[in-house]
Amino acid sequence: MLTFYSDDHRLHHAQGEMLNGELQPCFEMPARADHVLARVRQQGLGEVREPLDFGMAPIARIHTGDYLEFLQKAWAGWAAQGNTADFLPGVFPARHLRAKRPDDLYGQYGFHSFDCFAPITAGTWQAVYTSTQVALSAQQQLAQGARTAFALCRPPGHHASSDVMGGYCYLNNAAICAQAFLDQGAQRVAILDVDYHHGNGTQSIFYGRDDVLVANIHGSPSFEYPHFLGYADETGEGAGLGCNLNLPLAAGSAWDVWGAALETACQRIAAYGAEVIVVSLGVDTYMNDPISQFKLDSPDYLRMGQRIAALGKPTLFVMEGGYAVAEIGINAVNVLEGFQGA
Ligand code: FKS
Ligand code: ZN
Repeated sequence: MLTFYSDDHRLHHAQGEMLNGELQPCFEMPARADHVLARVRQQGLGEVREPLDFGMAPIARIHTGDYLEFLQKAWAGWAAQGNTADFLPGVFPARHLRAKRPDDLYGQYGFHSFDCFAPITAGTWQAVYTSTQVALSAQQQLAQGARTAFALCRPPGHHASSDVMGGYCYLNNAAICAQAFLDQGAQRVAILDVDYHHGNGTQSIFYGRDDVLVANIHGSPSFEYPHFLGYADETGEGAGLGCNLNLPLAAGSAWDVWGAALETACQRIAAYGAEVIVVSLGVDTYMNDPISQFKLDSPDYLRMGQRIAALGKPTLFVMEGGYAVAEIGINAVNVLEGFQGA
């Protein structure tokens, strides 16, 4: 299978994130992509290609104009105010406030964020833009008839909704690719989100629609980030009723429980009649992940890929999370090898 990758991801390397009351190195770091790329090469998965440039049009199918303008201009505006450190938001239009977009740059950042985990640095926009072009390049392979392709994206995307960033995510790569498939003639697309964290952005983008089935397996929001979306009773609304499947699991879940949830998700995807599947591929379900509480072991990722392959549909893999940096390559590529070998 082809892998798409660009060194541009390195342009996004923020100074730190808050954990346990202290500023710590960012878990979402450039070395993550390096380890996955090294493993792709070591295993001889296939050719690694640079992305093409599909421009802003496919991105604007998912994200609003105001949001995209903010993302592109934020660093320049922040730097013009004399700042050199990372730009972070601090005030959000939470309950009891008015969600009206202000003119002020700092206010706009809060308006377009749900947390403080999506910092903006000098290189963030270029890295984020290229991450999406990597995803779209892999998407094009499937559109041209390939059975599968791997988008080695960084930064990730599944927490980003149409106009709100957070959780290391700015542009929703999986959603943009799903929309691209539809715009190229597909009728029914499934997004299978196997990242440890609920893909709140992806859910919200497609919540009222019946042309994309979104299935999520994740740590229950009752104990896990992103805390405010991802319960089982969120099944879609309006035309999208029944087209959102959340499978929240307890802390400590291992393959017996996780694999059963995958079976449920796969059966729903098959019943829906998806023509193509976009996998939001996070491997932070791993037992040694530093910020997660599931217990999958490396061989389980081979099983994951095998089960997804058994759906028998063209499948696009889009990289999301995974923070056990030394093992992220083994685990991510195990999914791809499991898929290919099946
Ligand atoms: C909780 C701190 C919050 C943020 C976790 C973000 C997870 C991101 C991800 C993605 F795929 F998007 F990268 N930590 N104590 O893994 O879902
Ligand atoms: Zn995650």
